[in-house]
Amino acid sequence: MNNIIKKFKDYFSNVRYFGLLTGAGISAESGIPTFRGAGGLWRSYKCQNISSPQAWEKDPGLVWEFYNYRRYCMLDKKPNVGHGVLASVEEKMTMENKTFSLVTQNIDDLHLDAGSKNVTRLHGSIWQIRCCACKKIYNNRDVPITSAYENTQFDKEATSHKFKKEDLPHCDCGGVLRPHVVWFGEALEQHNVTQAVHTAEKCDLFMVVGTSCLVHPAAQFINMAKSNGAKVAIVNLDPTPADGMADFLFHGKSGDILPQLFDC
Ligand code: BJW
Ligand code: ZN
Repeated sequence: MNNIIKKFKDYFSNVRYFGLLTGAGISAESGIPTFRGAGGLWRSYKCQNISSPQAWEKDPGLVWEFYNYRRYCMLDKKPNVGHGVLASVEEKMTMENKTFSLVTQNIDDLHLDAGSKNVTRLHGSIWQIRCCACKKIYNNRDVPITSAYENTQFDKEATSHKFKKEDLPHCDCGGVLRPHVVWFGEALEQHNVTQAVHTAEKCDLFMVVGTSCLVHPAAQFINMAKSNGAKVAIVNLDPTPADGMADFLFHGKSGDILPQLFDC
């Protein structure tokens, strides 16, 4: 391990454009459950079956119940050591006129809370909601999302409450509001994809932290960076399908490994 850390540090000392892709694993040590693996299910739903336009079409009240629960889980969560290290690295690199570009799949905003600035939120933010009719985006931290959700059990195993249309949050225009996040089968916002592609094409080191590398297009940015000549570093608790691409591979918790890689 010490040898590979030294090799990483030697390489990093000459990096001028540092690109990163993060996922749920970096927030696990803040107490936010990951999607896949232990504790990843909400009731009996896999995330594909509830984070989808089909689920919304069928039962928007249930989908809001899920996001209301997620908002409750995330409301008091704070950035952990891993988020903090990346924010410090960005500050240092910026002072040295180097580039730091962080692309995250997370919707919890903890990178921003930690002080990271150049952050692309590929899958949106849990703290934004969008009108299905006029597309207006609102910043919103209400938990519960409407008074109708006041008496729902936040407990993961609680039985579902059937919500009516009037129970859902509504826009000034009368349209129904939904979470401003990207569900399966939905297109990512083009400006976010453009920034992620730019990062993957221009960086000389692409670091992947806390993601199972199963969801696309996010996982494709790793191949893109590699084929554009960047070295790839992976920091993840479990093996991932992208491990074969890694020039520097670290299996463990991001909160343990990142401080060792960056001495901060
Ligand atoms: C630790 C740790 C610690 C734990 N330290 N590590 C190509 C091939 C195959 C399929 C597709 C493809 N292209 C598109 C698709 C379809 C689909 C897809 O990817 N499907 C796959 C599942 C097969 N993709 C899409 O549908 C995307 N849209 C799209 O492609 O649109 C095309 C289009 C174009 C034009 C018009 C219309 C459509 C959209 C994907 C959106 C994903 N959305 C979600 C929900 C967001 C909102 C919400 O949070 O509710 O995003 S799903 C969920 O997965 C969430 C996450 O961001 C995402 C990734 O999860 P992540 O972060 O990797 O978490 P986990 O739990 O999987 O892994 C955590 C890891 O951390 C684990 O490995 C642990 O070991 C590790 N860990 N503790 C370090 N302490
Ligand atoms: Zn509206």
